[in-house]
Amino acid sequence: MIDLYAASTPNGRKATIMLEETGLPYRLHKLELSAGDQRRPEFLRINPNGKIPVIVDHDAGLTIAESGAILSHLAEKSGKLLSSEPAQRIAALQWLFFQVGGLGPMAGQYNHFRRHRPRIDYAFNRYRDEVLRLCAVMDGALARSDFIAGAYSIADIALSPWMRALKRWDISFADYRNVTRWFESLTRREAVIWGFAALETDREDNMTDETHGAAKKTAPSAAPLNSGPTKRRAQKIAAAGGLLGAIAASSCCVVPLVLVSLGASGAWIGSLTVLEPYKPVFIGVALVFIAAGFWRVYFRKAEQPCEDGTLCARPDSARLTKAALWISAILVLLAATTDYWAPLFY
Ligand SMILES: N[C@@H](CCC(=O)N[C@@H](CS)C(=O)NCC(=O)O)C(=O)O
Repeated sequence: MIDLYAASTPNGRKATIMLEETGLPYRLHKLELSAGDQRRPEFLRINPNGKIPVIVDHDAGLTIAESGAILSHLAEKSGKLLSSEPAQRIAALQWLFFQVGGLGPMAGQYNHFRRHRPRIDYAFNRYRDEVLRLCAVMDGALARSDFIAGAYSIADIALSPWMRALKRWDISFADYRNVTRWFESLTRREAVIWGFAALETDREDNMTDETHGAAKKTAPSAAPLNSGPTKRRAQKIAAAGGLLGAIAASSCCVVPLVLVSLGASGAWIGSLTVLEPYKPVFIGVALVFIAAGFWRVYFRKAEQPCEDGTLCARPDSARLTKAALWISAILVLLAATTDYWAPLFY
C-alpha cells in the first residue's frame, strides 16, 4: 500500500496519474496548501522541504519526495513506463528532468508573475517567453514521435499536468500543433482522466512553489481516503451487479424491468470515469427509479403486468422481479458508497 500526500497542483497530479497508470493501490491524502497544511509539523516530519507530492511506500519501507524520484520509483516498482532498454530509458529520463528542472519551475514563475499585481512586465515577459520557448522545444520532439520520448513513459506523465495548467494560465498551444495532438491523446487515457479527477478542486492550479507566503492559519484539512484503482474496480463491479439485476428482471414484467434498468444504468453511468464528478446525481436518479420499481411491485400489485400473463415469461416471474429489484437496490447502494467500503479490500 502506498500513501500519497498531494494537493490540487500539477506536481500533485503527476503522482495520481502515475498511480492510476500503474494500478498500484494507494490512499490519497489531500493537503490544502492555501491553509498551510504543508507547513504543519506532521507533514514536515514526512517531507522537511514542505512540498508535495510525497509518497510513503509501506511495502518498500520508503518515504519519497520530489515528483521525479516518485515517478522513477513507481516505474521501477511496477515495471511500467520506464523502459529498461538503455536508449529509450535515458530519453525518458532526459525529458523527465526537462520537466522537473525546466518547464515546471519556469511555468511556476510564469503563473506567479501572471497573477502578481501590480504587473511587473519584465518578470512576466521573461517567464512567459521561456515557457513558450520550452513548448516549442517539445513541439519539435513531438513532431518526430507520438510521445515525448518515443514510447509513452513517465516523461509524458510528468509533462501532461503542466501543459494542462499552462492552457488554463492563458498559454495558447495554437502554434504548437504537435503539442496539441499529444496533449489531446493523453487526456483521452483513462488513467490520466482519473489522475486529474482525483485532485480536482474549485480553486484549480492556484498553488505553485511561490504561493506558500499566502498560507493562512486555519484548521488542518481532512485527509480523505481515496483507493484509486481499487475504488474504480469496486464501483464498476457494484454497478455491473446492478445491471445484472436488471437483466434478471427481464424475465418478467416490462414496467419493473424498465425502472430497474434505468436505475442500474444510472449507477453504471455514474461510475464511468468522465462522469465521476456527477456520480451523486446519477446515483440519486438510480435510487429514484429503483424506489419507483419497489412501489410498482409492492404497492400496485393489482396492476402488475406479471399477473395478466401476457408479459410474463415464467409463472414465478413476480418473485424474480422482486429478487432483481432487491439485487439492484443493494448493488446500486454499494456503488454509491464505494468510498467507504472499497478501502476494506486493500
Ligand atoms: N521539485 C518538486 C517541487 C514540488 C513543489 O513545488 N510542490 C508545490 C506544489 S506544485 C508545493 O508543495 N508548494 C507548497 C509550498 O511551496 O508551500 C517536485 O517536483 O516534486
